Amino acid sequence: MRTYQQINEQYEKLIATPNQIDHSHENGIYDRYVHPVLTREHVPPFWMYDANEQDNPHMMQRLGVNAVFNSGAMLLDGKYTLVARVEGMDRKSFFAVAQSDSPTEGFRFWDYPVVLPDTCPEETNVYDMRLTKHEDGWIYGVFCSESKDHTVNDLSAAVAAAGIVRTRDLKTWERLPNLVTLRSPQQRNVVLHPEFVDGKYAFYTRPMDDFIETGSGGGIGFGLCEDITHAVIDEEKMTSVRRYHTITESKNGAGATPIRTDRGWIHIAHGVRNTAAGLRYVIYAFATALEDPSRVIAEPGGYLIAPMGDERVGDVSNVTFTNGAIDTEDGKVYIYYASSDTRLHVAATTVEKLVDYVFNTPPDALRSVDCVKQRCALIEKNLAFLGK
Ligand code: M1P
Repeated sequence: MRTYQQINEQYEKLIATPNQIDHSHENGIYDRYVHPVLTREHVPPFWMYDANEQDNPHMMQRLGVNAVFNSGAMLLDGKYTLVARVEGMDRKSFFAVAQSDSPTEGFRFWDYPVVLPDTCPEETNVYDMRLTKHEDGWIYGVFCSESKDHTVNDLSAAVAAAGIVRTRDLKTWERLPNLVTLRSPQQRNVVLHPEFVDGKYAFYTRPMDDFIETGSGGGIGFGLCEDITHAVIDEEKMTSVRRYHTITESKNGAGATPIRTDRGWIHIAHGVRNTAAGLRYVIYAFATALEDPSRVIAEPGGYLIAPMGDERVGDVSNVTFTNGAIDTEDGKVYIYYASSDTRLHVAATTVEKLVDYVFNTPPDALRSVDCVKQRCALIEKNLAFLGK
């Protein structure tokens, strides 16, 4: 049996473990890292064990944690700050803040998880918070608020809505009413744009007919609302759309809060396709116009990040998913992405590289014959350049 002290020593050793770039997977676009930045092993032992040996003679976990994954991200007081989804062994998720002086290692959770105001009695589960430092001065968190669907005779039926909270310090949170979308029955993967658009709050939405299936939902939507304290969106304009035989065929959804660049807003989102082995989630990127963040101006074909190696396996295998990235004043970008709904990783790049990637990667040609033409054009250019 391990003593509480031994358990704690192992935890401290993990937090102090340095991370390194994984050079075996270089692609010129971003660097993956050898170790995940957050796992369930990063959860403080005092969240799980009763440390008093009198009360816990076998030093059992009393409240275990199953997984730490999809995380909102921002710089707060100069620290790399994550608001992670922590899932207990009871399947309920909650939010917890972890911080580090480094973007790629050393993340430590605050002593307590986030305690949200309990204003929504029907809400069963909360997850996947996107953080937006809005120009109105608040930090907003938009997350999935899940409740049981009592309108159908199905124990598993659920309803997803976008919950909204705001804070100045990630410590004291004000809960606002959930987002209402007049034309979409359900919403998940909703992100608040950091700037006013036409003097209004702007949300990226993900219209869905159902809890899992997006159904008639055509892709990532965009809608405006006057009042964030009673946020109602009528029309949802489509931005990045789902397309047959692409990485977004089954569904897609906004991820990190968009990053402003000279060339446009860079969006890092997820796309889902179906396979014989189930759904496959990958991360992709696109750009929208600075003057109209709903208008897509560049969308590379294919994915930016897909599950690789150990990332492929977890509670929901074959998934990479992001809901947070941090861009720094010196142009670096850290994309925090989770693999297979189990742990959180980082991919490091720069604004310059992301812009190059988004604007210079060919779009999906949509048909094999045209994809071959794209590749032949690259080969021809290279053979001429290489003098072959
Ligand atoms: O299990 C994979 C992901 O599934 C959902 O994403 P989407 O709404 O696009 O299907 C989310 O619940 C997400 O948390 C999860 O990682």
